[in-house]
Amino acid sequence: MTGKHQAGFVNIFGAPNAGKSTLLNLLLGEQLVITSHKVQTTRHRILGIMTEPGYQIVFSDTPGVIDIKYKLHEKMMQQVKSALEDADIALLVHDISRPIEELIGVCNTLKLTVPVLLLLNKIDKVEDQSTLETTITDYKKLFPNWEVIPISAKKGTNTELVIPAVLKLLPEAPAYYPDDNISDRSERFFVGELIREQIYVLYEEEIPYHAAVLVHSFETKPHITVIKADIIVSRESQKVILLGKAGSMIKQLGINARQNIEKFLDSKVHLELFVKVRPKWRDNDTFLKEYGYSS
Ligand SMILES: Nc1nc2c(ncn2[C@@H]2O[C@H](COP(=O)(O)OP(=O)(O)OP(=O)(O)O)[C@@H](O)[C@H]2O)c(=O)[nH]1
Ligand SMILES: [Mg+2]
Repeated sequence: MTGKHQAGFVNIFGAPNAGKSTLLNLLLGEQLVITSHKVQTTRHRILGIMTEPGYQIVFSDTPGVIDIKYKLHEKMMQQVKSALEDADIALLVHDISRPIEELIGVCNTLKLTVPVLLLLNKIDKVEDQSTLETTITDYKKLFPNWEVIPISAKKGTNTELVIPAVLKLLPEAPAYYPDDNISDRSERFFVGELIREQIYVLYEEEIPYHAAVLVHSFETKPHITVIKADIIVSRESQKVILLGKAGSMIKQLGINARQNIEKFLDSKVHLELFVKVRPKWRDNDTFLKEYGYSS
């Protein structure tokens, strides 16, 4: 290959629900990571790799920056910390409809030392154009050293500006990953995530925050993939809610998740779900490790 080649780690940070995972999917042009209208959807650092002629951008989606209340949160923030350590560029995503103080809080926690692109997301939520423009100016004044791009990750507004802005800052380096790699995570991992996503979609209140998914069997047969997974919750009462009347809710969850897994794997899927109660799993190192939350 001739000419310069650029490559680097472009790590996405921000408050919970800012739209980090939505943005990553949009940039990759693929539903790779799960998203939801509830906070704290992403629990792991997940790579999304974009390889094009002349450059490779290794994006990292990360959990939203939160205060630690459980060991699970501690593990989530360790994932953010690891992304802080190897970032070449930070994509800082902020929901423009949220107070500016939220972003300041995130910045105080992260203490970013690498070049930052500040993406003011969800501009579609601000109806009044002049209010939007004044708000953007306020952010630019507060962060004069950062490039500020107002976007809507949901509608795709201005998102075509993100990659050129990244390329202005991306170091010259050879590719880190083979060009057919899209992520560092296994199919099994993403299958677990697609099941977890439906828990965020279907259940209210605290259920998603008490739930973990463990894919314990993943068998590729000639015309079908057979998947067995446990959904772990903290309390018997949560198991009852998860199952629903005569098992109606878990049945729906299974149907929804299977459809998404079939699309993802491009294969017919047989999915079996089992609900298990593990009291205080979010504070238990052994369980956290078993469910994939080790650091
Ligand atoms: N209106 C609007 N909604 C958006 C936009 N971007 C994301 N959302 C919505 O915001 C919610 C949160 O999006 P996510 O991508 O899951 O947010 P996140 O930052 O990854 O959240 P965590 O993983 O919990 O930290 C979802 O309901 C998205 O559809 C946007 O530009 N406009
Ligand atoms: Mg996310």
